[in-house]
Amino acid sequence: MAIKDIYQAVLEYEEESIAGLVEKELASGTDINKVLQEGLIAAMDAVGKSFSDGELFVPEMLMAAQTMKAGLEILKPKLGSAGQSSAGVVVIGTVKGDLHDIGKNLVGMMLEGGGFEVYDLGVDVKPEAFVECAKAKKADIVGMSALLTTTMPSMEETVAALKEAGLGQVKVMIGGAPVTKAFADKIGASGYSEDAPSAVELARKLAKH
Ligand code: B1M
Repeated sequence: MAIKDIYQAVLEYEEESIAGLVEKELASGTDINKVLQEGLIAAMDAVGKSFSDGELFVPEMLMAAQTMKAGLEILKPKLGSAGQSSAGVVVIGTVKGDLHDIGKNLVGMMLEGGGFEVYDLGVDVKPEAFVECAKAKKADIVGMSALLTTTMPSMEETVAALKEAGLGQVKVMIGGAPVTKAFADKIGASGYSEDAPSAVELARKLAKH
């Protein structure tokens, strides 16, 4: 039994066995942060790299993300009690009128794996709902996903609604197949990323500033 078994379980999509492996590792006295960083997060970083290199595709990335999430469920309550601080608070959702959630879910899971506290508002999220949750959870970042060209304007409306509500300091990151960096710049978003691994990198950068 070693951390490398947890790392390997994520790479091999062993969603059924990962919780038991994490529990055993913690019971053997291994530091919780070590399990998180060297087991789960390192494995997801490796998966993200393989995806960027074209060696893995979306289905595999989803299976790995789900496996990691199952392991993370065991760590979550203990992370809080061990006094670990999160990388930041992210409120995420698919924008108003849009029901596509596979990419958004993947980004949310990867952000959780990257140490962020993530509040997922689901799909068809109105600007007011983003604003309300960002305020209530003291969000560092609001993340929006859109897959339809017809729903992209809702991203701009949400940026404006956040400013109107006095939340102009909250960073906004956006993504989804039709979304581009030029569009992000045009609507005054803080950043755009084209896939889930780069969304984690972007969130880390945004949370620092
Ligand atoms: Co729809 N659909 N769909 N669809 N659908 C598209 C988007 C479309 C391009 C298909 C096509 O025509 N070729 C087209 C949009 C055309 C356009 O606007 N230009 C389309 C259409 C037209 C529609 C309907 C209108 C069809 C109809 O009813 N006539 C309808 C709209 C419903 C609605 O939303 N109101 C509709 C419905 C559906 C289903 C429900 C059947 C289903 C969604 C199921 C679900 O999500 N639970 C669906 C699907 C599956 C697709 C395609 C085939 C696949 C989308 C997907 O999940 N990709 C899609 C065609 C395509 O994209 N190839 C299509 C995999 C996913 C992992 O990638 O979401 O891009 P993606 O996420 C990536 C990145 O974009 C990025 O990271 C992710 C992971 O790497 N990313 C972010 C995403 N969000 C991010 C947020 C970030 C950062 C990065 O920061 C916060």
